[in-house]
Amino acid sequence: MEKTFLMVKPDGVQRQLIGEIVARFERKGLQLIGAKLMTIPVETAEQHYGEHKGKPFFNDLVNFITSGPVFAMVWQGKDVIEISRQMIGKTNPKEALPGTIRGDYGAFLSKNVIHGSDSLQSAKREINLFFKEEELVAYDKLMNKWIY
Ligand code: RTP
Ligand code: MG
Repeated sequence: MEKTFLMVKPDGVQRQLIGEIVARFERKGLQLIGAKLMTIPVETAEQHYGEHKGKPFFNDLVNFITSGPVFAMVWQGKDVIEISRQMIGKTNPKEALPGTIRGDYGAFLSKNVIHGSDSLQSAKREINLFFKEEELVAYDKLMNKWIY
């Protein structure tokens, strides 16, 4: 089953949006298989956003993502990467459509509430960066009959 890494960013945690965000993915029928509230070490943040190293916003991005607790999650389901990116909406909350998480709650480009892996490759990399194998759970196969 496809897996993705989703993370409520420090602005989302401080604005008490964790429950609302988790509920959206649950209602969609996706499965939560791992989660933790954590403060990201700077080195982990630099690795996580490695693709943006050297860009003008890189330092601000790392400072922001390590500025307070995040809620890191692994979700699974058919096409979960594409579906969750659709539900998250465009990077800039100004352009994200209403009905998407960033469209409904996002304030600024730099504080856009949630992160979601953008490909199979980045999902694998990010899950391994944030979670140990034993922190992820398996559901009874029977349950897969009524989830997405
Ligand atoms: P994310 O990785 O956080 O889920 O966001 P994303 O895929 O939608 O966007 P990405 O291009 O990966 O950018 C990562 C984060 O960097 C900030 N950003 N700032 N100042 C700028 O031009 C700029 N561009 C991107 C955003 O906060 C974005 O979420
Ligand atoms: Mg990204």
